[in-house]
Amino acid sequence: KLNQLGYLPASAKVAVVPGTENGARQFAIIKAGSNDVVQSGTLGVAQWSSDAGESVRLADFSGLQTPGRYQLRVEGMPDSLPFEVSANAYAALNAASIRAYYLNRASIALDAQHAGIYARAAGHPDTQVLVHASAASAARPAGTVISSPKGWYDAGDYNKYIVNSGISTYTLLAAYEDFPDFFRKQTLNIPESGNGKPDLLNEALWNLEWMLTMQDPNDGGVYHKLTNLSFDGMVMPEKAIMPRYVVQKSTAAALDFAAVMATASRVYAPFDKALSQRMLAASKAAWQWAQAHPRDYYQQPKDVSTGDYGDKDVSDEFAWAAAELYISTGDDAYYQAMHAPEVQATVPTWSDVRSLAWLSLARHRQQLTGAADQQLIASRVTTLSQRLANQWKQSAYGIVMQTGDYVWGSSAVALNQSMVLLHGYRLTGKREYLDAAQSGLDYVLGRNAVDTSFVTGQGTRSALHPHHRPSVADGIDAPVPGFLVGGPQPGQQDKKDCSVPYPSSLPAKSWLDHACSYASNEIAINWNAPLVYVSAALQAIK
Ligand code: 9MR
Repeated sequence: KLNQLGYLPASAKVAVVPGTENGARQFAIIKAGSNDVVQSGTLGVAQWSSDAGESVRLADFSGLQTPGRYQLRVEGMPDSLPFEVSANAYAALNAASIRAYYLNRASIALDAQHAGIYARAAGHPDTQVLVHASAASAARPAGTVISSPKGWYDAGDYNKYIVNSGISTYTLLAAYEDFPDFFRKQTLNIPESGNGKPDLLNEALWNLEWMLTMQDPNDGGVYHKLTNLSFDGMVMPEKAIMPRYVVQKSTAAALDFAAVMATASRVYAPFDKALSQRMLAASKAAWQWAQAHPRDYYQQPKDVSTGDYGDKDVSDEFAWAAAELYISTGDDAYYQAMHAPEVQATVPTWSDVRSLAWLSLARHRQQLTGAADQQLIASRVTTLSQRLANQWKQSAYGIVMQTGDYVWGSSAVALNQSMVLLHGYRLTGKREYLDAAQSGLDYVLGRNAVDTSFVTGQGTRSALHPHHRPSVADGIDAPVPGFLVGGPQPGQQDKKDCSVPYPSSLPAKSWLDHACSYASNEIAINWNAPLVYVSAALQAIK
C-alpha cells in the first residue's frame, strides 16, 4: 500500500507491506511492468495495527531519487500499484484539488471550455433568498427577500454554510500566503484565468463574494447558513429548486467571517485596494457584533433539517478572529483580545479553529508588533508538531493517524495534521516534521488500510462513488474529479440509508465507496482545503 501518485525525488518514500513474523523480509523496487530491479531493501519489523486489524511492515525506499515509473515487489505477493518519482509529482493533484471548487460553484453554468465533460447548467441563482423567522430583525423581518449569490456548495449537498466556509476559504488563502510564488505561476483554466490574479485567489473570491452578502449591513451580524429547509434529492443543481433561506445569525458565523475577511483583506490588498478595505470593514463589523452577542449559539430551527455546524464553544473562534484582525491591522488591542496564553494548539477542524490563530501568527511573525509573544507562538506550533511527529514514529502504518482520528471526515484530519507539521517544518527546518507531513498525503493517496486513493480521479485505484449530487446525477461514470472523500470512520451513521453493508467496522477500514455513504464517502470544501495546502506545500518545498 503506497502513495499511488508517487513522490518528489527528495521526499521520504514509504510503503506498507502486509507482514507476519514469518513473512518476507526483503523488498525490491522494479521499473513498472518489468523485472528490472533498481533498488532492494529490508522490510522493517512486523507491527500490529489495531485500527486496520493486521500486522504490517514498512518498506523505506527514500533513496530512490531517479525520476521514473516503478512498482514495489515483495516475494509471494502481487506487485504494488505503479507510482512515479517526479519533480512534478503533485502539480496536477494540486490543480485538480482547486478546480474541484470551481466544479462545485453555485450560481454559475460550468461551460465546456472550463469544465470539459463536467459542464452543466447553472443552479441556485440565490438572488431571491428569504429571511427565515430565526433570522428576523426589525430591519429585515421574516420573509424579507435578499440576494446572496455565488459561493461553493458545501459538500455533496447544495447548501452554503458560513462556519464551514470560514476554515475552508482561510486554508486556501493560507496556502497562498505561504507559497505565493507557486500559485503565481499556476493557471487552472477557470473563467477568471488570465485576469492578473493568481487562480487560487480567483477561486477563493467566488466564495468570499458570497460570504460578504451573508452579513446584515444593518448590524454587522452574519447569517449562519443559506439553505433549503431540507436536503435535495440526488439531482443536478438546476433541478434543485426548493426555496432558499438565510437562517439565524450566530456568534460562530460572525467570528469565522471576521477571521476570514481580515485574512482576505491583506491577501487581496495588492490586487484591489477597495475590495481589501471593504473586507476589513466587514470583518470589524462582524467582530463588533460578536462582542455584543458572545453566546448566540446556532440552534437548528424545527422546520430546518440540513447540516447544522453547531458549536457551543466559541472561545476558539474569538481567538482566531482576534489574531487575524491583529495581523491585518497591527492594533495591539486585538492581540490582547486573543488571550493568547489561554489558547492551546490542536489540529484544526471546522469546530476547532484555535490553531489557525497560531499558524497565522507564525506565518507573519516577522511583521508583528512588540505585543505578540514570539516565544509562545513558536512553542505552540512546534509542541503540537512534535506530538504529531511522535505519533507518526510509533505508528505501524508510519502515519500520524490514531484510533480517535477516524472521525467523520477522517481524510481531512490526516491532511490537517500534515498542514500543522508543515508549519512546524517552516519554523524549525526539522526534517522529521516534513517526513511526517508527507505521510499524511501518502495516507490519502493510498497508503491506508483500504489500499485506495481518497481523491477522485487521482491514482490507479481511487474512490469512485462519492456522496456528491452532481457525481451521482450527471450521467457520467467517473466522479467529478479532484475531491477528497470523507474516509473511514466507525460511526456508520448512514447505515440506515445504505442498502449495502460496510465491509468492516475497524476504524481504518470502515469505509463504503457508495453514494449512499454520507458518513464515509461525502466530499466537502473543508476537506479539500488541506489537500490544496499540503499538495502545494510539498510541491513548492520539493
Ligand atoms: O463535517 C461535518 C461533521 O464533522 C459532522 O460530524 C457531520 C454530522 O453533523 O456533519 C458534517 O458536515 C456535513 C454538513 O453538516 C452538511 N454538508 C455536508 C457535510 C459533510 O458531511
